Amino acid sequence: MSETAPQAAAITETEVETQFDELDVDAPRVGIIMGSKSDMEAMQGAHKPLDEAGIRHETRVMSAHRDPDVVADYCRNARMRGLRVIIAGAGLSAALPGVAAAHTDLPVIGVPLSGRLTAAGGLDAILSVVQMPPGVPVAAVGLDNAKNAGALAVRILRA
Ligand code: RP5
Repeated sequence: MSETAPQAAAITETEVETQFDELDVDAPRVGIIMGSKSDMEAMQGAHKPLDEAGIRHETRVMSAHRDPDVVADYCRNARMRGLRVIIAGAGLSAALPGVAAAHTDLPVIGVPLSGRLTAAGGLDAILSVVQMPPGVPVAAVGLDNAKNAGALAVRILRA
């Protein structure tokens, strides 16, 4: 009795580990989120560095102001789903990166975006992304520079 029971337990454990390994392989590592569909073109700049590094990513549109519950749920579940970095792009008051950082302990890279309604050529979004309170960090890249956000995510994942 004592010879067979431990062996059966070991096989079960291995099977579970294998299933987790398979989940890990398929899970996106970087979540790219943005406040509006109108941000999509600018945010596609993040894809190239990630694709060149072979890092899986996913893209979602969610507004910190229009869909606050969606943003909170996405960011709270991000680590459990296998994400390791969140890239968040937004224009105008650009709350999305900061709100994302409030709901996850993953690194958040903010991309301030310009657009037709922007004030002072994008300075509104730059200040919103950069001026986070102590203890809730957001790494900011340059205006409309989603490519650098992708490149920074690659460096974070390789660190
Ligand atoms: C922000 O307002 C979005 O990130 C976008 O950059 C800007 C304009 O949004 P739409 O009016 O195009 O939805 O929340």
